[in-house]
Amino acid sequence: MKRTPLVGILMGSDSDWPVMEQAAKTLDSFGVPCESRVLSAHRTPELVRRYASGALARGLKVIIAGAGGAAHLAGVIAAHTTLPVIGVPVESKSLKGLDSLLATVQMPKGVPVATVAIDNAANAAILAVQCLALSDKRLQRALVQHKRKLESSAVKADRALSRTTR
Ligand code: RP5
Repeated sequence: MKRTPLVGILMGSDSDWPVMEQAAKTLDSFGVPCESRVLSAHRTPELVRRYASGALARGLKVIIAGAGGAAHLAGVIAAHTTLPVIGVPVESKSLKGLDSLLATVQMPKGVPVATVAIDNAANAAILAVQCLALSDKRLQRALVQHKRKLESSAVKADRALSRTTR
């Protein structure tokens, strides 16, 4: 049976999917159900408003929004919901994502968007899991495991490098 999604992954265009797919994969690796949608702040503004304003009632806990260029998607979503919104600036062709980064991160006071690094949709998913883990012991344990794995691969890399540079 399909579980109710806890995280909504939105993107301005299907061209963002190769980046945003990393969020879906990461959430899946933590066993967190999510849904992915293409919704654009400027191409489908009414659908964005409806999605964001109904998200809490549908059981979503966190929204991840990725867009490139004049990337106002995450900010517009944040305007229409009290759920935490995590923005992923997607790399753009002309300005290499600097435009997306500034448009996503520079939210005026009162309407925050927690912004991760350019194209780092995996970090957006981990941050979403950290939000959910505040009231979920299984996810707390999974996050501890995640940090252990990071540590052991860094230690392994250190050992391998120090062997070759001795
Ligand atoms: C933004 O414009 C999208 O989020 C995407 O990153 C960018 C380009 O969109 P396409 O022209 O590829 O549809 O709205």
